[in-house]
Amino acid sequence: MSHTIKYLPYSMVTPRSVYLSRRRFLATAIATRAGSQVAAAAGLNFVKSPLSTSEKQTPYQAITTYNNYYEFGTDKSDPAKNAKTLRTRPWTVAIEGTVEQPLMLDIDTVFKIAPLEERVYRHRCVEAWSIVVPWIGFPLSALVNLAKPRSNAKYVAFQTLYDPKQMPLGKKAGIQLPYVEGLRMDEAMHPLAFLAVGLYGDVLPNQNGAPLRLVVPWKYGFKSIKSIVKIRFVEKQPPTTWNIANSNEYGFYSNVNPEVDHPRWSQAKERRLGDLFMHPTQKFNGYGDQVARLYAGMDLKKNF
Ligand SMILES: Nc1nc2c(c(=O)[nH]1)N[C@H]1C(S)=C(S)[C@@H](COP(=O)(O)O)O[C@H]1N2
Ligand SMILES: [Mo]
Repeated sequence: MSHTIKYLPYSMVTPRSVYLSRRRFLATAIATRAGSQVAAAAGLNFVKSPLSTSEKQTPYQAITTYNNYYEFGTDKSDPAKNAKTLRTRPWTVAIEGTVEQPLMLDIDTVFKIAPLEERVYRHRCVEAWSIVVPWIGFPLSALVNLAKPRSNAKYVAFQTLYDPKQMPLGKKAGIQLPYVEGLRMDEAMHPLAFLAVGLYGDVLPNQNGAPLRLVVPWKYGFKSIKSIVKIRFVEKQPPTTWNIANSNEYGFYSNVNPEVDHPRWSQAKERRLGDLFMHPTQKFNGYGDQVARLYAGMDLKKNF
């Protein structure tokens, strides 16, 4: 591996038409966000995506204090307390495997791979709770195009940082670490597949997966791997953390599906955080019109 890339010519990663017509908006969300302790000076510039849902957004307070991030503890309130020890600078992301040229990208370079967008997505955890999150980031496809995978690359594998010094509770997580996830290449190239660097107009809080996390809104939340340090293009379906932990309960695909129950609970309904009552789960988390074609001809009960 050569040196870490700290500078990308914008023209190298952005179609000319996009950067010529690009308009940036200051994140006014930061100033208006009730209850936020985040400094207004730290906002990100972004454009609003038409791929957003107009549903009511889950409050910042809930999104940042009710988390799954087992490296920092297994209770929902643990990551907000414990992820303070995560150092997100300096941070590099290795891009490797079957690519034309392996890359080591500095995180500040990653932030410039494509214009930042706000995408308000539904997020559905396999545990049957859900939230609506205004993420800031860019399409995963932009990073794939930059990486130039070879034609034999069929899957993309992702890996979270695992540093026991920063994540002392990792030993008690009960899952194999580092946390790993994966997507089929066509899933990774789908316009909805997203790499988030922020939420509510500002950089990601550590507990939500700073400085870079995947967001795959039509799949159960555990596919949305946090604090990514490695992205590897591979020929074979890569191992994934929850499938390693229990292959009967967690498949590679893990598309949100009310018709396929978890062996220990129903997936027919879900509870939106803050709501009293449950409501019906939507197939592909409501993104079926866009993504169902990816699974045409597949038995979703077998490929759960
Ligand atoms: N590295 C890592 N990534 C992870 C997890 C984790 O424990 N470790 N939990 C997953 C699960 S189960 C969910 S529901 C989401 C939660 O993201 P949030 O805390 O930002 O809502 O992160 C996913 N990514
Ligand atoms: Mo989850």
